[in-house]
Amino acid sequence: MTYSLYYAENSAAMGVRVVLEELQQPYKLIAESIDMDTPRSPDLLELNPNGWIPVLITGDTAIYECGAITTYLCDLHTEAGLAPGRDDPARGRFLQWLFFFSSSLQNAFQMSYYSDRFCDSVDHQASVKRRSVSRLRELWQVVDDAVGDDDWMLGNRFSAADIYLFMLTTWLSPDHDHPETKEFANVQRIADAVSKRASVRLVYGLDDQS
Ligand SMILES: N[C@@H](CCC(=O)N[C@@H](CS)C(=O)NCC(=O)O)C(=O)O
Repeated sequence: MTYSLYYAENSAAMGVRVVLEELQQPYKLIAESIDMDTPRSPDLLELNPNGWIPVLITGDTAIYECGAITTYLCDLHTEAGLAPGRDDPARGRFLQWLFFFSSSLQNAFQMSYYSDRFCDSVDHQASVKRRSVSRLRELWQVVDDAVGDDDWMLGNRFSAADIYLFMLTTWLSPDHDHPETKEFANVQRIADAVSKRASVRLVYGLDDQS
């Protein structure tokens, strides 16, 4: 079966695409915009009324939310070993990080990139943006402390949680006064390791000449 993925560069759909590459599953991309000035396509809004990507289409079903899509795909294609199975003691920690990334870190990024949605007056937008920056610093520190000397989010084993972490680091931007990844040495170490994977190099165009 070929999956379809609503997709834009620099978006959360890139992480799901990396997962599809790692799982060696066929997929096609459906281009979508995440610009503030471009309306979302009616097709996307029908599948996800929030207007967010990624949305994955599998057979007759459409799924949104990065963490859910990632878990769904990893559980379906277990041979790649991207997620601990249901009976694996590491399963809880895997879910913990996926949920934490999507509910906390991603939300802090939303506050930064879409700050108007978090206040009812433009007068407060700068304050929301400032808070998003301090929030990002707090949350990345939590991740960094948790990783400690480990190689990966789950200790000594690579998983889709590391792909998710890598994706989130790519959203840290000096244009938004965000902290730099290198401020969090343990996170940086995992992001560097993930960036060496062929799947990531392909999706993020890391080997492209320009
Ligand atoms: N919680 C959602 C968030 C997805 C999300 O924030 N997607 C962004 C791109 S990274 C988006 O679609 N932004 C467009 C918008 O918010 O209008 C998930 O994990 O899938």
